[in-house]
Amino acid sequence: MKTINSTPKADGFHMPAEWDRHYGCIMIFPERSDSWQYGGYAARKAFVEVARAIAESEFVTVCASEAQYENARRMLPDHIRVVEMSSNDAWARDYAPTFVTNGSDIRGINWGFNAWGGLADGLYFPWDKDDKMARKLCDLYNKDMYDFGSFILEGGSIHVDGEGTCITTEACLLSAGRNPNLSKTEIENYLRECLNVNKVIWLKNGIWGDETNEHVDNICAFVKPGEVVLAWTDDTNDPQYELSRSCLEILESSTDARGRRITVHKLRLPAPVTITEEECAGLDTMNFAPTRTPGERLAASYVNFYISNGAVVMPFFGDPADKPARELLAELFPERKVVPVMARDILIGGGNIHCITQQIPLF
Ligand code: KQY
Repeated sequence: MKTINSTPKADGFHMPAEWDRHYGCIMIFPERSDSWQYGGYAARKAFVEVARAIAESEFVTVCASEAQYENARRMLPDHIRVVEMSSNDAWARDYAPTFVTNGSDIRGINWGFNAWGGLADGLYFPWDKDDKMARKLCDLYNKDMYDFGSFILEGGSIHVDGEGTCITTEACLLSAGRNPNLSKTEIENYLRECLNVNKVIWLKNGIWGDETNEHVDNICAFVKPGEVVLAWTDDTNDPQYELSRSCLEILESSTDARGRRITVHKLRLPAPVTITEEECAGLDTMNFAPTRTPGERLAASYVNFYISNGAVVMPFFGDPADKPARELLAELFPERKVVPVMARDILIGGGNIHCITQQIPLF
């Protein structure tokens, strides 16, 4: 594995769309007790369900700490690979490599990771083990790596159509804790060079209260070139309403890299999902402070799904909106099976199925 000192764009590599064929998927076994209630027991069960659904059509690797290795090996079926690798938490989307392809080989990108905002507004300290994972994973897969470690970015803050368009949010990429010394144009240039895109659509916000500074992968996702799903509410009293409405306006007045107008499918949110007293009681404190408060609204959204080779693995919340959300995704992905996973125990950690997975394109 070598580190390459140019850019994907210069070398003819680009980030493919998530629906393109995968070699596999990377996940990380959850265990930190201030992220996952009651020591992560329920979260591990939900992660295993996600891993099993994905492994039906691609090769899944789960990274587990020394402490959790044996447990992971016991809970996961044999056809899922478990490797011992240290991390600070379990967000593969954000700190596993972003892979780029030239059609015959793939390379990884290492972005800088500072726990969603470092000392400004990051979510935990330290984050050094997470930050080292992209390099370790490029080694594991024997893939060369572009090192953009001085540029802070998480995989959940970008979505691409594989045809030259990237969507992101200003709330996240322009946040004070990430790259405060770079202008919006300079940040966009990183996206253009690293993902090899020539159009960046900047949404203003994401999901209300999303602690990642509003990652795009919780609010809007491409479902095919020229088409996206957007998390939506018709409730004008919901603080989410204005955020989604602004996204809709931007998307409907944008064209993509190929000049297509964008079709927006509204993916209606569940009723607000709030954390209970009992769930909060199962979360350890961080620096003597609770990490969540009873009644706090969690950033629940059906947009946070993963597209595997054979399925769309989507979150369910036990809400009446589960069914229409599933039906819409089934209509948009007719050649894939839609597999719902009850995701409350993942959501409590601050993200969902897309956030805990990272695809590896076919090579
Ligand atoms: O990508 C994500 N949604 C991760 C959120 C991490 C939150 C840490 N509690």
